[in-house]
Amino acid sequence: MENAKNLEEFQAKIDAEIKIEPKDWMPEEYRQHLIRQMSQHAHSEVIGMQPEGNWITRSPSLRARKILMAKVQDEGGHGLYLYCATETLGVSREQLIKWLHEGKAKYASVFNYPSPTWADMGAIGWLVDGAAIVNQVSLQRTSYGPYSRAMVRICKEESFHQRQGYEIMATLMEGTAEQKKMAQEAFERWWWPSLMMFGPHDGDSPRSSNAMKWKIKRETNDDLRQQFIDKTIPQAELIGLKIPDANYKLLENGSYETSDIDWDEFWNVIKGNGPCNTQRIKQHAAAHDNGQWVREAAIAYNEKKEQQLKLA
Ligand code: FAQ
Repeated sequence: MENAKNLEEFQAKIDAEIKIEPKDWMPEEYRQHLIRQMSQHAHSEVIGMQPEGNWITRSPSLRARKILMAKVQDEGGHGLYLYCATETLGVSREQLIKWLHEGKAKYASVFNYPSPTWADMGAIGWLVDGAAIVNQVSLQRTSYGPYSRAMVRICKEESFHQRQGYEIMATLMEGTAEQKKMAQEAFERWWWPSLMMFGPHDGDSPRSSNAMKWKIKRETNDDLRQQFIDKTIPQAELIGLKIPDANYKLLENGSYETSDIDWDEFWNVIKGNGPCNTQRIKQHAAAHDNGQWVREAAIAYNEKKEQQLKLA
């Protein structure tokens, strides 16, 4: 029951940095907030396999293909840890996927952009995984135990992803004029969408107030975005990439000032009007339908095993 005493004890635990576990009492709003954020995070990992999966068969070498395959497979694994962690809140995976297909659950806007060249594999790994790491390192300290533990493992793998992406960019930047151009163009395609990954400005973020009070989020959207900008601009400059922002400048405190994001574009993509939204959901739904027989076979196998155990 949601009485004042329960709420007080819950908040005291949060304030004392004690993790909330699945069987602990929690306010319904906290549970719903987590279901929303964690399932959207899971969907992002799985939908995020599409722009890179597109390049597995076209990788420029066997080494590059093996690395990309391992990376894309990791993203699928991250989705699975996150779906499992979300299920501990009393919602089924089928329901979460139904909400995704019906457009009721979001996923990161960044995955609605196309990846037309090999350099996009570099830009995605370096920038998209780089932004995901900044956000997820902070989420390792989130108040919900299963989410926090999933983040610890995911962050280890994301570091490898970020480096493989940067390696691709650095290699192209040491190549021919054409390869350099390809890297620069991919950088320009992914820079702004990566900055959008951190969500709206703090003043326009309706979820932040509860998220910060309940320590679901540990740092604000703008603070995390700034950390990413400060870390990434020197990496770009080191390999000779030009920042696609005429107004960026280094401040005396070592931080960078940048132009504002095109928020109309951000909200438009979130509403379903990005370049690839329709394709991403269509492909996900098709893969889900094609996999139905595998799920049925797994359930049938499990039931048979249970029967055998009962008879034994
Ligand atoms: N895209 O009030 P806020 C990855 C929505 S994993 C789409 O600020 P909140 C790995 C937001 O949901 C990337 N929607 O919301 C990988 C809310 O709508 P709602 C995923 C967005 O939750 C790499 C509304 O706008 N990471 O990349 C976005 O406090 C490479 C108002 O926003 C996570 O999900 C957006 N960018 O803050 C995989 C991290 N931003 O739900 C493959 C966990 C905002 O009320 C390849 N999530 N919205 O209808 C979070 O940290 C937070 O949920 C934020 C948003 C920061 C994303």
